[in-house]
Amino acid sequence: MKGIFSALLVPFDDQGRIKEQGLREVIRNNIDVQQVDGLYVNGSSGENFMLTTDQKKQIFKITHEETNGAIKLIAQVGSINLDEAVELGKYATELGYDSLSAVTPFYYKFTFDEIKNYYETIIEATGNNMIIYAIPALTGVSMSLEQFDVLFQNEKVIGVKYTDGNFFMLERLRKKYPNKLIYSGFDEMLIYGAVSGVDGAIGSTYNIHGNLAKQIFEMVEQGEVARAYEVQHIMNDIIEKVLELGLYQTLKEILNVKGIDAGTVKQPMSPFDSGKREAVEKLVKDFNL
Ligand code: NAY
Repeated sequence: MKGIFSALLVPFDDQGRIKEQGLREVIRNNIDVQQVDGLYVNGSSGENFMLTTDQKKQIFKITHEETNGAIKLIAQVGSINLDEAVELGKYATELGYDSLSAVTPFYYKFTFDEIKNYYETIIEATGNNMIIYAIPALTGVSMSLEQFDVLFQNEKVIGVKYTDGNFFMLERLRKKYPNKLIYSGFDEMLIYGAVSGVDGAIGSTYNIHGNLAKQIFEMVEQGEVARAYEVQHIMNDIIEKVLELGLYQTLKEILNVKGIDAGTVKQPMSPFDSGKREAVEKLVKDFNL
């Protein structure tokens, strides 16, 4: 369960339907070209929170089928509809997903006891392992070290996808929990996670340059931090441009330029502005994506 995981992008048509063949192409690119170690399925990058339960299941199924055991799979099943989270958790577990993950419940100001109960309910109903998905910038849920401590007492909670820039907290978690899996969540900060000793990283941009992320990770492991930093500079030149042009739209457009049918994003996100196509073509060419 270690290494670089792409937070899987999902191609949609302009009616918001999943493009099955395109999804298979995106998955194959991740396995064959980016050579990532695994996929994080139905995360933020999969536009999960805009999908129906059936669409989420369809994505779990197609991904499981296409990967066919070649790489590890984590199913993000979190939802503020706990019944849906349990249903999806059972579905992904039956398919054979290596672990579940669930975003901290958001929107309402849930108490920590409610958050703890949410995780325990999914774990008990599915029997599968759980990776906490902490992304305070999007959920508004910022857990303290003491709260992570409480969640980590459950041995089925095998780790955390830590999408935050608080490296003090990350260092404390690493020291206290050498045996839990910690995944770094911000691609532009990968090197800082790597030197902090994370077990892996999960990110949207690895769909287009997972190979660079793997280099950073391996260089840091070999103590070649200065070289890793050079690669992070390159990765961040790409990410900076992607963020400027629109995150998921541009990641998809990069794949589209390369001949992989990544479709478009789901409404209410607005589609890629075709006036920016040339900028994307230049990015693909300049960075040999
Ligand atoms: C997810 O579930 O798809 C993720 O959270 C992956 C982490 C990404 N966060 C978001 C909100 O997309 O890869 C990051 C992020 O896109 C990247 O660092 C660019 O900021």
